[in-house]
Amino acid sequence: MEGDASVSEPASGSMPPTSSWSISRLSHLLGETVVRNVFIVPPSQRRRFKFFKQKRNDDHTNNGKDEYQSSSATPSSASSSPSSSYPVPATGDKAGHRESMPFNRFVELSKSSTDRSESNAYYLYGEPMPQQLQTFFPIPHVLSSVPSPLTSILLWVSPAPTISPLHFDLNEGILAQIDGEKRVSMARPDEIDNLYPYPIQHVHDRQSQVDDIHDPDPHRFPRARAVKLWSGLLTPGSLLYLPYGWWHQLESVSTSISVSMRWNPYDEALRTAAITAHATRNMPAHIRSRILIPIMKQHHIADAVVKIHMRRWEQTKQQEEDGREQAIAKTQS
Ligand SMILES: O=C(O)CCC(=O)C(=O)O
Repeated sequence: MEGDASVSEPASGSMPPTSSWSISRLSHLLGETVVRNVFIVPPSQRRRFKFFKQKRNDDHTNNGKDEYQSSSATPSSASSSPSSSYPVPATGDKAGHRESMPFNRFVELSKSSTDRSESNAYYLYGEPMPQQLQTFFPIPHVLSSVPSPLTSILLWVSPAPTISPLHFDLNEGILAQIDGEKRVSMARPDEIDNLYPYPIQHVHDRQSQVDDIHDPDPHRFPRARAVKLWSGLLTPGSLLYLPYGWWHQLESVSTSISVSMRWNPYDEALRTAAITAHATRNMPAHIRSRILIPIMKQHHIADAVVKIHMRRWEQTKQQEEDGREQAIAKTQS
């Protein structure tokens, strides 16, 4: 990775190449198996697969009660939940949608749209690792030292050019590049104000509004130009460590197969803190932080992660207050 060598958190490594994992090999193994996470974006999105929330409470951002509900949600209940409780993307453009289809159908469709034509673009976007592939995927040795169990192993298959635009996740992860190449760009969690994230209740929560981080619009996003980016190319066999809260963007430069492995060392501790965050939601921010920060420190939650959640809890509270004020104004008018 290029960048400031003194900051060591994001790291890349390598794994034995899983050389047999080409698209045709996956087609052979998966064939008519239905995959649930084919993301489809219209030409207006310029092959940018901006993730959109499909259900409420899929991370540690709301109150404690909701988080207990989210943690018990099964993958199938998650996929069937409606997205209507979130506002639609601010542009009015439909960001895309998700469909289930046989793997072979996905391959056929994605092959038909590999140029920058007017057609839709397709990405198998974080599909829980299909059972047929599990025995063939060697969990990289480095993951044996991870302090908590893996929460997901996800498969990503994308034709070039496709982009997962700049966003951050509320977990730790390792992305293994299996076939093809991806260009990665990363930024530190504390660049958040320079990256203009969507509001927390928005379908694109945790994503940057900056369209092109390599050439940000100076009028709409004046602070984005100063963001320090780490950039690199993932080739087959690369492992990329994605620390909690770090911004990352991935661009497939050739047809790509990747696998992400995620874990959340703070899961329990954050759930406890979220309950307190909910209980203290009517307190002024400075008093709330005096209560919440020690709780999180006591559980050895990393400073960057504490900051992310304090910010999100305050934002949730602000948005609830704004919503209440708007409702009152409406009844009075
Ligand atoms: O590879 C991609 O397109 C996105 C992967 C990603 O964002 C992740 O693993 O967290």
